[in-house]
Amino acid sequence: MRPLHFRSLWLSDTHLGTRSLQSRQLLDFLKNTESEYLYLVGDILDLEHAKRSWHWPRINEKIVRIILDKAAGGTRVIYIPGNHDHILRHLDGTVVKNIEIANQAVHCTANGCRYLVTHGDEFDCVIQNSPWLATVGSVAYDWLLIINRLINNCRRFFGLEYQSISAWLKHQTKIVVNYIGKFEQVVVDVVEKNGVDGLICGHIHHAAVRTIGNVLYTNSGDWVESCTALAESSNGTLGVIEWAGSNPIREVRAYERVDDSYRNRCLASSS
Ligand SMILES: [Mn+2]
Repeated sequence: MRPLHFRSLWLSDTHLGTRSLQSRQLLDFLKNTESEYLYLVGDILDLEHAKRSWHWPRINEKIVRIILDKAAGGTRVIYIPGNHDHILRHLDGTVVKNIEIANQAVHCTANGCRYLVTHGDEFDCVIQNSPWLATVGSVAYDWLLIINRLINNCRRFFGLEYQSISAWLKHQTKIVVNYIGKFEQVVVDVVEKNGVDGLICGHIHHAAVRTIGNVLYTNSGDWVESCTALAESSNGTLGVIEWAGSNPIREVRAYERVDDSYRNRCLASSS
């Protein structure tokens, strides 16, 4: 099939180097989409995890290769480091193999809106005033991802498509819901301070396109559980797409849990 074309795509929180990455889905997504801009919005390589262990199967080589090929082939690829690849923040302003590295960027859409693009971990300290809760949360989250992987290995064995167990569980937890709510409120201040129309980030592993007051808040989600990306259509519309399973045309769909999501058909153009 011909790749789906978008003006821009944003991916975040792939956590390459950990076992949690849904690598098949990510490779499939990269193969079947093309765009003028490709933003890698942080926690792409999990260099924090690499200090403890490094998981690098051959499929990861293919993922990296396809991104490098896109960068060499005319896609403007911008890598914005997150907290798991923060070491790359030292490379702010440099270009490595046609990939621009920037700690933040401002993206101008086809219809002239300006959005600040940043990973989003810088908002953590504003939201969380209890460091121990953050630690407990992150250990619990690691376990959740392991359970998610085991269940999905079983599902695949029985020919069932990928389903995020951890995303479902998280939605049942009030703490997480409250956290997401606070996170989104912080966004308004940041946007107003920077004089832009909205914010594009990742970090909280929860894809969204939502209007908060006069501000557009968007989040590209993650590839360790939800397999989501943010996309801009040729006319500047932003929406979340979810990639699950191995049949791209049928499986790319609007993120139904998001209030203001748009149908994927409106986002991808035939060219
Ligand atoms: Mn992060």
